[in-house]
Amino acid sequence: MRGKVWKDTVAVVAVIVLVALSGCGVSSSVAPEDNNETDDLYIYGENGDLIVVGFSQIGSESVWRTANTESVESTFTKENGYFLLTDNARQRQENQIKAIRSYISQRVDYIVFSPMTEDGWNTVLEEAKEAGIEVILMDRRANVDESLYTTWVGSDMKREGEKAAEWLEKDLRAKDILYDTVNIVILQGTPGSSSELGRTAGFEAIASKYKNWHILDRETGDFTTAKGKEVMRKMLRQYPQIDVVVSQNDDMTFGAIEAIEEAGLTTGVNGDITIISFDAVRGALELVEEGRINVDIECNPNQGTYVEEVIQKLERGEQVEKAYVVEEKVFTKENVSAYIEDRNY
Ligand code: GYE
Repeated sequence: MRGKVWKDTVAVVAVIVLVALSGCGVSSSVAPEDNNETDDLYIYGENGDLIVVGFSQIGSESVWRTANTESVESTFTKENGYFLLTDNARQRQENQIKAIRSYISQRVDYIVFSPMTEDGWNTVLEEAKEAGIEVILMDRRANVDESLYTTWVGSDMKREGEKAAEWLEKDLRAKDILYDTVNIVILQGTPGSSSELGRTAGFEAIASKYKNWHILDRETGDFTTAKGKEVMRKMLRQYPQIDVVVSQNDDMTFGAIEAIEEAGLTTGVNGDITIISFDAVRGALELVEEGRINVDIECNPNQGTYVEEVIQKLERGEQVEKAYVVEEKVFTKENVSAYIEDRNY
């Protein structure tokens, strides 16, 4: 197999480097600090039979993201046969591109990454293709030709947005106010990310069927609690009557609830403002149970094992699908209790 052959070659090169260094009187057990390439030769030389995966993560903006990183790190371990290189891009696409380029130059076997935004990946993925490295997209999608990546593993974000609107339809119908005026604001995630684009499009496709549903505003809270709170506070000052907040992740929801309560209003099942959230992390499910969040549309961050299954298939030379969609639920006060205990993120 391509990767294995290469690693064997590197093992030989690494030995040669070691011999050369010791010949020059340089300690052979310590690789030079600022020379990544040499560093990596040492790494691969020691781990010639491991599958090398370069992972570029977007950042650590949310509880979901931390769980997602953890799912990759706990899956691609040496015990499982992998050598994992990771990079946290701290919310900058250029950092992700830099990390991917470094994985290409290190000739890893697989590049796994969650594209921060959908656009802007053509050049770097062309480079990966040219180098013959398999690229697996995880979580968010990239707006590129399908030939530039092997597969994508993640959630159907548009469907998540639709589920949010379907729940609202059902809730309003049950209260017999489906055709009354409903004032809605949307706290959006990172602009141009698939999660923001999909959840907005899915929700709005259904909302547009109702002339009485008014989307007063949509603004980004960057998927963070601090920004979610700031934006919510501003919207509360701007709009005297908000009936529904659609918050595209739980972290922003936490901030929004704080802002609403500080303004002397209540949220949730018997509250002044209906809260629709996404992700379903444990802290949010507890608020669903308390009735302070009405509904939480699950987004499953445990994608490491799915990605690993794909890699195992590729290693066996099997065909893989172009997309794998993970399973997700919808949580309300009625069903949430059974799931809280097992939620480890
Ligand atoms: O909802 C949010 C995170 O792309 C699905 O990114 C992911 C989103 C998730 O930061 O919490």
